[in-house]
Amino acid sequence: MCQKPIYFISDLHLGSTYDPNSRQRERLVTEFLESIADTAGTIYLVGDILDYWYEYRTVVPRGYVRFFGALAALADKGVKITWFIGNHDIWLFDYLRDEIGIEIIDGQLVTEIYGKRFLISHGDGVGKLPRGFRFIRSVFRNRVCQRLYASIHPRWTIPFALKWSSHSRSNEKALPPFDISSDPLAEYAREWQTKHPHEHIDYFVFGHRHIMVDRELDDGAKVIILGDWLKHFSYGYYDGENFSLHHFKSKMQ
Ligand SMILES: [Mn+2]
Repeated sequence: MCQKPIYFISDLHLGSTYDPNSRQRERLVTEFLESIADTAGTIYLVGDILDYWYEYRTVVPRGYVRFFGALAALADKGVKITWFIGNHDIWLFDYLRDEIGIEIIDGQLVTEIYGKRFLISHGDGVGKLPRGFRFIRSVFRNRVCQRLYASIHPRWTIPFALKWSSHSRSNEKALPPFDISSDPLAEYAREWQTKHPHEHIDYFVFGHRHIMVDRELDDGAKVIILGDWLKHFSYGYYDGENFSLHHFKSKMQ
């Protein structure tokens, strides 16, 4: 098989203040990216890659130098990079697109890869959302609110945002374990198949939940949840034949 493998990672939450190992995790992700740079066809970053990010028209936050460097090296080697906005890295605009050549996607993508159909989404906007979350999500994505927020000095907004982020992270932890018969992501997938009988999906790929899931629906389609890089250090791998989840093992330790 001469098709270049496709990689998927999500929920790195780099820069998170609640995790004292954020810098080591950045090193590990960088090592992972370097290890696939010569062979990968595409890498999908399926949301919540950075714990907090807000880019201004002329200024960007500190940090992530090694990570961005590794992405730039990948892009320069011809690897396609697609970054889905999650609920923590909502405010990626055009900086990484213009600087590195990353494609930024807000929402879900339906695409064909080596003859199989994929639906890829971070997963935070999928299924029935609690009212409060839906409201906050719409405020965060509102252009006027974004402009107002950008006009406040980051000296005030960044500490607030980091606190908010660790608070929302502890809420996300409270979700029940995955159940293929009732989980909102599985229900969303089943509903999609019913509504789109001629656009059958083979692989539904999500992030957001910080768990590793590789399960089959009754029609044979797979529901994948990619894990995270806080606990699992996991990635999805697709070679045109099979999709599999793996744990990245560092060679440096
Ligand atoms: Mn998320």
